Amino acid sequence: MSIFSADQLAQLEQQAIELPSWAFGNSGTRFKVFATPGTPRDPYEKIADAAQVQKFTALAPTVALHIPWDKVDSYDDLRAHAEGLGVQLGTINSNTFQDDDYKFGALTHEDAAVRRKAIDHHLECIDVMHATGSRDLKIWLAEGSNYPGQADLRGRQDRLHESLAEIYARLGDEQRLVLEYKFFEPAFYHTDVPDWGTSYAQVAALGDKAMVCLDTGHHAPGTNIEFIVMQLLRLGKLGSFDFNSRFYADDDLIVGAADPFQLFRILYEVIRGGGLNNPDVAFMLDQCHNVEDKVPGQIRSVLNVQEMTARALLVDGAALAAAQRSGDVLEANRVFMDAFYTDVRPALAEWRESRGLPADPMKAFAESGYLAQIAADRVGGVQAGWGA
Ligand code: AOS
Ligand code: ZN
Ligand code: ZN
Repeated sequence: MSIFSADQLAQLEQQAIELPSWAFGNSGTRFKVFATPGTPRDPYEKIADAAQVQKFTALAPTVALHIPWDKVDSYDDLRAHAEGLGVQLGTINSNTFQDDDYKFGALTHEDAAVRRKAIDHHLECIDVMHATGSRDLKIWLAEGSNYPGQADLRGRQDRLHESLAEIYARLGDEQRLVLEYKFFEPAFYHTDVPDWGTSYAQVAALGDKAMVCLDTGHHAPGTNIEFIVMQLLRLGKLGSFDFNSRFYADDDLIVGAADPFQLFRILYEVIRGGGLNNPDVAFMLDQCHNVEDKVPGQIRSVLNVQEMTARALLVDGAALAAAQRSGDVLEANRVFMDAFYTDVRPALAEWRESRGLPADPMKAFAESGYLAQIAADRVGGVQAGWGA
């Protein structure tokens, strides 16, 4: 007898987590990038690796691309390649952070010619989305300043609105713009979209097809992220998650590794807010695997999300509401913690097997020999890095 109800299993079955293509490339810090044998050399190989995650978990049916890192001659061909491997192409991420012209900003730049270039890049991304069948254009902006007085904070907000409005106007009926915020890095004094309030203000001024993207690594230490999740869902403006975990800054480590309890609390608010199987919320990973193997790193990540989702589904809503209403602080906390402390792994393994999936996807993947195979096959060429 499973610890999950039929309704809970139905919700878990719907769970879909989008993988970032860049997670399969080599990455590291500014000190060193450690390469791994078999690392993809092009977007086709990144997608092949992502398809392995889907094959062993059935949790990751889509792959996000980054333009220009994943530029190809034919997106129709790339799409057919993905679909042939059992996955779809997902969110298109724009890039205005690796070009000398963007040193002092892109969509906010003082110079109209630079803004034009950055806007045109986003229009090109929308063209790509038409070919890939993608719904979301995800915009993360690296812009900001390092020193007080360096930049006109207010003028930059106004220019950001104008630039975003032009991009927004080009979206198709079924397409959306999601605007990610980040409190610092690469700029250290101010960031033009530092927090959910700024992202919300900017997307609300655009219209219904513009939403906020919440990257779990983009807040000051101690921030109550689940509160932000609740508020954005309440406002109907949570467009997507970038899941990862962090100890200090934007570490981009495996989601749920640093603080599983925080992930549980976030997913509880997602469920409470009707977001788990809500098509308006895209659940993406945004991670880098600096020292661990990439495909199993992604498998572990989606399993962590599934595990904490399963625990969050076990919160006894009626008991919790009753304790909250009666002001029974300790009972409310007990109900909440009971779900968090439940070991859902055996029940999930059993359920996986009942669906024809491996009980232990990490073990099954290791035994498949895929890593040795790609190391043998992918000889020559240039391995993809974070950013190529
Ligand atoms: C940057 O810090 C943001 O998290 C971006 O979402 C993302 O990491 C980047 O666009 C891809 O590398
Ligand atoms: Zn992100
Ligand atoms: Zn980030």
